Amino acid sequence: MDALSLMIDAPVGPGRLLVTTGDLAATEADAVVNAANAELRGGGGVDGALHRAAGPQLLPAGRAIVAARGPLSAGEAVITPGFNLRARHVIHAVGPIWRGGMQGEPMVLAAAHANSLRLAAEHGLARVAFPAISCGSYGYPPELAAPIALAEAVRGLRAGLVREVRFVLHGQAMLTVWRAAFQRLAAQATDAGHTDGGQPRA
Ligand code: AR6
Repeated sequence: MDALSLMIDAPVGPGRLLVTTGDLAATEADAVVNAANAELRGGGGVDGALHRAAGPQLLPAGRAIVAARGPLSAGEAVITPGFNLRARHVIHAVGPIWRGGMQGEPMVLAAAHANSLRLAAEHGLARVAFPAISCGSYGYPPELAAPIALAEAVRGLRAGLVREVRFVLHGQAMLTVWRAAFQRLAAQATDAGHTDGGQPRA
């Protein structure tokens, strides 16, 4: 299957969940979520791509936040403008570093997503785009991250925190993993008695 036919576009609660491949740094949204580090000092991966596209103002904006409140704990999120990005804002979320899965990683990954969505809601931002937080240098296995990320997106959409959550993933392999997790979530929702055309109604 090609990437287009693997794409997900589903109604969830009053909102919409999308999963696509693409470049988060070129994504139009009210906010894009950065897979950041605790010091907001920039880095590689999606963080590097967002900083390059946003321009040189993004780094000092993050540094000012860290100077004022100290480094972020894993699972926390803060917001800056998007500067030259097509997204109006960047929500910087720190995912967990994978250490085998018994160090609270699932809870921290869920918190990174939930706190990002809460922050978006507090700022009245309706359309939020996420990367696969922690699935690059932080080493989180995508098969284990996808169900957590999707469950938090579904929860936020159903709660009406935001109107649209989009996952913008690097590569078709990642999209295939997210799609399988989405289908399992939809099947669980159907088993639980929710019938919304098979879409997650968790
Ligand atoms: N658009 C969408 N996804 C991307 C892009 C892009 N432009 N570039 C990379 N990815 P990572 P982490 C994917 O390493 O694991 C940074 O140095 C990538 O293929 O960006 O949370 C930070 O400063 C992977 O699937 O984030 C931190 O120190 C996913 O985005 C640390 O890495 C996340 O990979 C955070 O590590």
